[in-house]
Amino acid sequence: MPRDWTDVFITGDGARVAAAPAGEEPERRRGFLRRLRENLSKTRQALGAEIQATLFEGELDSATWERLEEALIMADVGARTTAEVVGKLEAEAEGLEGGQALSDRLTELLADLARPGEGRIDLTHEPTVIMVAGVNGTGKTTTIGKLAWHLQRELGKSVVLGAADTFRAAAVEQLTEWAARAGSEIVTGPEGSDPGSVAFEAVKQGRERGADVVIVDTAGRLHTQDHLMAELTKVRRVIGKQLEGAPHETLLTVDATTGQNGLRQAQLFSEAVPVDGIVLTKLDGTAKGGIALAIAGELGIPVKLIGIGEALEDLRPFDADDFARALVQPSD
Ligand SMILES: Nc1nc2c(ncn2[C@@H]2O[C@H](COP(=O)(O)OP(=O)(O)OP(=O)(O)O)[C@@H](O)[C@H]2O)c(=O)[nH]1
Ligand SMILES: [Mg+2]
Repeated sequence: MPRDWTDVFITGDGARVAAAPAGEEPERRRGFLRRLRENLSKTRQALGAEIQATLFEGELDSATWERLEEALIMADVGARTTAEVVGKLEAEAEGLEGGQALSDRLTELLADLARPGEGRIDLTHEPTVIMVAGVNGTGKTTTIGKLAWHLQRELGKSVVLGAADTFRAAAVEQLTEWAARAGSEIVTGPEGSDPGSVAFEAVKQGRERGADVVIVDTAGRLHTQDHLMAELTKVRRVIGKQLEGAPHETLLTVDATTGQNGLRQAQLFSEAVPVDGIVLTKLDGTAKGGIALAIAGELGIPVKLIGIGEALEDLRPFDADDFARALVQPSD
């Protein structure tokens, strides 16, 4: 099942604005997949060699499965997910002929585990309010810039950004730069001002201007900082006062390079505030890309978007099938 921007967002209008003509789609898609594989190259190199050695060469015996388990755990697929997947593969192995069939089935098993709940983002509200939260430096502001750009470019949506990270003046400047790059409007407040009031104003302006989407940036925080978690709850409440039912989507950014620690953070964070989806960032910089599968499989929160670089275009919808294939398949 191909997953593209129009698959991850429920737009209501069925429109595919500014998309390439139908004939060019396969080409475009191949380009995305190539880029995904390139950006996951660190994980692929580590995992690929082991998969080659275990599934394609030599006898299948208990050492094979142990080695495969080790390789998946090294790639941060997670102990539970790994045990489940390798157990199933081992049980089915007799009926599977050759390394390719085994690695195809491994890909399928990994992808199936990584698809919990609603993986899409509903953009049919007027406007849809998306709040982005997460630990310091995990990529909130960067993700917002990329997301605004994609929403406009791929889906023709108008976007207003709310700079509710009022902690540092630099945070507002950084989001302002992204707004300029993405071509979005932005609502800011002075440094040190109440983040709730900036978020409130952004949603208000979004409504007045008839924007399709308002994306609210927030300051980085740890789930252990009770007063900051309470602040986040307050920001949510204030947004809801301006527009009932908002924020419609709360995205949590998780830095993939922090591996199992990131998974733990995401778990505790999501216990403190409701999280609808994960944006897994910096997948380009880690040999532990399997964390995407572990997060989805073990937290039960869908990974909706992935960050695979620092440029505007380096945000992609998460597709469990593509992702598992990009990790496991030697090349195609
Ligand atoms: N390689 C890579 N770098 C990324 C990605 N996403 C974000 N970054 C980088 O990570 C750093 C932190 O990103 P920010 O967007 O500022 O993170 P933040 O969560 O807003 O940080 P605070 O507001 O300080 O909590 C920046 O240098 C980004 O360029 C990604 O997908 N890949
Ligand atoms: Mg930030």
